[in-house]
Amino acid sequence: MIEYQTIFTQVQARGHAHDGIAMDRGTWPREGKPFFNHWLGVIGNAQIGPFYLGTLGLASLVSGGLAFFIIGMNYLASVNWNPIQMVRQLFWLSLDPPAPKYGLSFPPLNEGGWWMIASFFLLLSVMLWWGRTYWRARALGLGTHVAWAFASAIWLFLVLGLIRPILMGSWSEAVPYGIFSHLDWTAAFSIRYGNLFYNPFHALSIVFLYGSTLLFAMHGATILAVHRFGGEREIEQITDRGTASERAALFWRWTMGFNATMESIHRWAWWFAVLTTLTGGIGILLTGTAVDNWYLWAVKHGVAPQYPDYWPSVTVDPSSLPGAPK
Ligand code: 07D
Repeated sequence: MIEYQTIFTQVQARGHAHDGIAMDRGTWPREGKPFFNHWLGVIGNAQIGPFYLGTLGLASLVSGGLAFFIIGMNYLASVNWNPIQMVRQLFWLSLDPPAPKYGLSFPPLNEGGWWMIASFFLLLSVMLWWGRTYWRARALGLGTHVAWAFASAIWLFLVLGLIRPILMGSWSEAVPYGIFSHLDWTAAFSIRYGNLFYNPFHALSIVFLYGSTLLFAMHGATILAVHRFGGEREIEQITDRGTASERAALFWRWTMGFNATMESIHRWAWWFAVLTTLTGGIGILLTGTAVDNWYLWAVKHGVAPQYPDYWPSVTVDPSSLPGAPK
């Protein structure tokens, strides 16, 4: 029995290295001679390559590399060009957006100008990579589902770094490039706008984020559980009776009365992932533009209680207490 509990292992069926289907003329050739790696075969396909670079891929990597390089050089400058200190303090280093006084103008390089340039290249890189996911899918005759799911993530990225700062009239609203600094930005953003937990779109985004993990666990576990019946060979499974697919469906119908189908589970997965960032972007877009304090918004709409009714002491002005600086 135990050999069917396939949580970590997978069978490595290895044929000849395969270059992939023939492609139209006018596209770049696929680069590199394919080879095999046992350890990558443990987590995925053992064949590495060939790789398709393409114009968009190359431009995206160069542009992303430039953004990465500019951020890195600014980190290095901030520790007086000392590489040891850069490694030691890496988590604390940050390239910050311009100060509020610059609004939407272009500031001096060391006061946010480098942040603007890095942001430009980062944006370009992400957009070019999106084009790559779109056109590679088209070239292979696929649907463009990956590109549109990626577009949803890019929507949140654009709201955070471009659309909302423009609506607010200041680049200073955007996110800094640093490990701890972006975490601090996130916490400060929540506090500044009256606790993001009261933003219904943040709540929805969490529903879909957590929902995605739940669906992923259910689907992954189901497919592994019917592995002994060839469950991962989905196509043959869908129409036949008595198959792994039918047993998997029965399992869920028995345990919770309803089952997704081999096809629909992937629609569930796609929508949950997409809606995480789609609703997230809406939530951030509304913050500071339409709603200034999510807690007061929730009180106004009867979602949250007014705390003074329960804990009147909370509203005491600290500056009126004994010992407060006069
Ligand atoms: C960020 C966008 C796409 C990214 C792209 C990447 C590169 C990198 C690098 C060159 C992920 C492009 C970039 C390729 C290049 C170099 C070096 C996708 C992104 C295209 N929250 N919260 C969410 C929870 C709280 C806050 C979402 C949970 C507090 C803010 C999600 C909790 C506070 C924002 C979520 C919690 C707070 C969010 C993100 C619990 C203070 C957002 C979804 C249990 C900490 C974002 C509406 C996602 C959002 C967001 C979850 C708590 C603040 C659902 C579980 C109360 C400011 N939070 N949060 O997929 O959409 O992100 O909000 O406490 O902006 Mg939150």
